[in-house]
Amino acid sequence: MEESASRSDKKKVVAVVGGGLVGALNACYFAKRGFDVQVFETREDIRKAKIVKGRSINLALSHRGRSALKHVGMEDKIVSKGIPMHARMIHSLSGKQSPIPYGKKGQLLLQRLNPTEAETYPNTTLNFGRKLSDGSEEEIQADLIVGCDGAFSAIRKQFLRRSRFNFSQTYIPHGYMELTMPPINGEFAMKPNYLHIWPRNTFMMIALPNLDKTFTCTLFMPFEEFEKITTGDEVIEFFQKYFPDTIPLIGVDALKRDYFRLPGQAMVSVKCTPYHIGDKCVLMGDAAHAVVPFYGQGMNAGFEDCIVFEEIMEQFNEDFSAVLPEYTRVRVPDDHAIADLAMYNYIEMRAHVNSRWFLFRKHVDNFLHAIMPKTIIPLYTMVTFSRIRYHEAVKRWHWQDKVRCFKKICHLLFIFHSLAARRNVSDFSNLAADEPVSPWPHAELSDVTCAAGFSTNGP
Ligand code: EGU
Repeated sequence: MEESASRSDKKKVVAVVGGGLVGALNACYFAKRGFDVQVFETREDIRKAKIVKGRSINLALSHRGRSALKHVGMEDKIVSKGIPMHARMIHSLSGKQSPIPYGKKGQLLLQRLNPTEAETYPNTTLNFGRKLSDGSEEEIQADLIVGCDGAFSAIRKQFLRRSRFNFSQTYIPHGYMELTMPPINGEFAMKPNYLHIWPRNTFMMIALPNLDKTFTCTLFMPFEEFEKITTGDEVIEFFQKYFPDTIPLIGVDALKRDYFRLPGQAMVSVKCTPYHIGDKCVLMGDAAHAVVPFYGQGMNAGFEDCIVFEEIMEQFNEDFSAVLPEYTRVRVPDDHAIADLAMYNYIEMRAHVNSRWFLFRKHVDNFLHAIMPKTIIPLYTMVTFSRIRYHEAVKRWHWQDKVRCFKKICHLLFIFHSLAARRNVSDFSNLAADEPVSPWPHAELSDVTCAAGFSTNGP
């Protein structure tokens, strides 16, 4: 388009590096503000590609992600392409299924978000198949570079060469493998509106529905266990031992074949600070904070980065020299908190979560929240169904932990039992609803009806 014209208007150029989820959303945010947006993506345009390489992975879109999409008017469009999840379905070893609801709002999945939307803004250009290798081969002129290029960010590499840049990355000992569960007679093989979970301590499997009526099952286990299984028969033996109810649903032949298609995939957690260089460059999404997938928050945290940046842009009148340091100041503690929480949940699940324990803990939290909706808000509720800052959610959780020691739980369970014996439970919940409004402004507590979020003594 009239590039030279827009340059001479002194319209500021924002280069978004990475055309993934966060890059695409960021392009919309900057375009909406009227910047000249250039998106750079090394892969080819997935809309034109015959074969799309890479995997379409399971993603859970929850409150934070939805808020960020809503701000650029994309919420409905994306939500309509997802499948709502209202509950978890816990599969025990014997094949028994127990649902545990999430709450009124439910959850949403989606498979893939592509950058088409960004191109509907006239001031946005998408550049596919172009690599910006360490600045040498191709030079771009931009007023701001936004690094949204994932966990192995090339933009972040530039930060690493600078003094006083803190960085850490941790690979966990588990890998993951995706297996497809086909439809049966054209229908979903299991109930679709659930996050299906098979908690087996060190081994865990989850399954999420896709629009084509398949399920994607994700098996998590230590790399050395993956390597121990070398033949088709060993695969079946392993599934017979831990996930017997899934064998007929995935199919013996498919299981024997698909298990060996790809090796276990690695999972990495990345933290760094600061997120910016001067008034020139900023990191967002996985480039700033890759998290392990055990809280279902990776995409949501990345999308929330965009809306937090937007809020600060508004506050500081688009003055990058003020916006960028403020963004680092505000966002780092929250991103580090969700990275820690995701890692904590990984350790927790691995250490002692089987299906009975999972059910028990969720029910205890459900119960405590039901009787003290103001005082005890399950951690997962704060994380998933509110925009309470992640680091504040952690603080509150530690505080709640002090309140809810074992004695207190027993005491309350006892009171509840005696009360429940005398009056019906709906009377009791009406009492709770009359209590004053929550002191935490971002929490939509009235929308939260269920509970979970483990609360032991911390990692
Ligand atoms: C998607 C893909 C259940 C892992 C954490 C819950 C998702 C996940 C949970 C993926 C779990 C684990 C929560 C949600 C969600 C639960 C949550 C979506 C995990 C604590 C490719 N997690 N997802 N917690 O509460 O808050 O149901 O891996 F099994 S959605 Cl690991 Cl809410």
